[in-house]
Amino acid sequence: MEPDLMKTMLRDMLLARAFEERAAQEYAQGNIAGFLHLYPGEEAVAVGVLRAAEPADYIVSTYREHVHALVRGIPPGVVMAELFGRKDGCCGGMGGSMHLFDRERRFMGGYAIVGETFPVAAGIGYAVAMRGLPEAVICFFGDGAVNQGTFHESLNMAALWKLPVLFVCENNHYQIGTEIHRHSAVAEVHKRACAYRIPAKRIDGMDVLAVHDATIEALEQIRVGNGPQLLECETYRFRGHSMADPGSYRPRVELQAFESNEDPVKIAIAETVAGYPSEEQIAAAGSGNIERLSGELQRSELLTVAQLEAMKKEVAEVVEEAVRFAGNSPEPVMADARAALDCNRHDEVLI
Ligand SMILES: Cc1ncc(C[n+]2csc(CCOP(=O)(O)OP(=O)(O)O)c2C)c(N)n1
Ligand SMILES: [Mg+2]
Repeated sequence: MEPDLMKTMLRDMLLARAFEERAAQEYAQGNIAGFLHLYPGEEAVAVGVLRAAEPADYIVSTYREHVHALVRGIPPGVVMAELFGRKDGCCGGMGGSMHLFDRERRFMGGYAIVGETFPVAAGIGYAVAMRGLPEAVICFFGDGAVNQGTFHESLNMAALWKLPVLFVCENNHYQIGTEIHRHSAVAEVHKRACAYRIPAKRIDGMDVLAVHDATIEALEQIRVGNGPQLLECETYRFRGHSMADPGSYRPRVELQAFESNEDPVKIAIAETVAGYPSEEQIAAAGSGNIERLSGELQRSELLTVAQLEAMKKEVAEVVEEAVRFAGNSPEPVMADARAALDCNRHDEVLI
């Protein structure tokens, strides 16, 4: 993989982590109201998938969508302003955390209803297929959404009509507080796709490079007309389901294990800082001696420790500026709400 792309993805993940941690603080201070579902732990999925997508592709996401919006290019200040419910947010402050939308970037929404994304994505896919364009629709969903009727109905239609939809399951193993083995008769989400003859893969959703590669392959299949594909990305959220959830139903040891061994940001840093060692280098370092190896490689490889620190500082400043921008943005007024109600009175075609 291109070193520049690896660095871009590392920065995306660092920005995502800093943005979400800051959103949690702003929520605690009362600057963000309503529900707030955060993404720390899951960054490699949004980043790996969306950095493999083209600008012409459409994105449909869930209520846990801030990072998808950021990676898609909605400016951090505009996303934060939407979380704050302010006029400069991407929906004029009237959507809030769960309803980010940006038509220009083909970011076709966050959706609060579990399973709502499937028919929306299939519908957009149908519009694309009718025009015979090489565009794809990327549909994110959680493991908890696969028991909704919409999942089965939409996969069936997508397969039948060979719709250009990439279904991406963010399997964080929990539907709020219910662990996947207790909410799904078939806990391996990718296996469900075979009921509709949709090619599907389970991948390590903590490894941004693996997610990126799998997405490139799946999108290639879609673009040559082979119809829908499904990726199950195994991941983990470090926080509770939302800011209202302390997450105490999960064994502490489980959370600690994921945070220390599987943190996608740490993995991406290690991959980028260390680069890919050659077989000779691995042999010289001895098996399992990754720390020593990365230490040796830091001086000369893709990214120095100083550059990494500079990157962290830069994203912290971006987040600080986003909060300032959101805080300075005015509250919407009733006239804005009325204008928003009128927004599609003329049967405008959105896609
Ligand atoms: C149709 C519907 N039922 C219930 C809810 C309440 N609810 C909100 S999030 C959620 C859990 C969904 O879990 P999952 O799909 O795994 O996504 P995650 O939150 O883990 O990202 C539920 C049940 C809802 N929003 N919509
Ligand atoms: Mg889940």
